[in-house]
Amino acid sequence: MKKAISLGALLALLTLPLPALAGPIHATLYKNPHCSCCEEYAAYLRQNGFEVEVKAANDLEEITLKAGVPEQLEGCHTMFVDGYVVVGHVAADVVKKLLTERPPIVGIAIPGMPSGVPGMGGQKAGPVSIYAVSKDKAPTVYAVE
Ligand SMILES: [Cu+2]
Repeated sequence: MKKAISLGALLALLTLPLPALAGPIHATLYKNPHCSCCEEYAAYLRQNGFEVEVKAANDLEEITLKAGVPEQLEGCHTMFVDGYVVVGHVAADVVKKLLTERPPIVGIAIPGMPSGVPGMGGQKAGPVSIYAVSKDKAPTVYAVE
């Protein structure tokens, strides 16, 4: 990921109304109590401008289903952020894109725990799809990381 911010991007940040990105982004992350990669993911988000409250949940599957995410898209953690649900190890940039674009969807998800994504060790086997979760529609690809 690019660490330096270009002058153009900085000016865009200063001149565009982006309330979601103005301060720390508050998020609540429910995690499988037996999983440690969720903590790694929360730490990664904190380094990228998020304020994350982590809650261990024995009923994670129920929470996720109730949030409108189908079983096949479940991961080891489910995060609630600014009206959206984010499941799995989604890159901070993609979460910010979601909060900026604000599409009419329930949220976004990376099912399972693919290696090489933020908070997970190892090498990526290939591009990882991030799915858009909608109420009555089949999941579509929202972004690829
Ligand atoms: Cu995990």
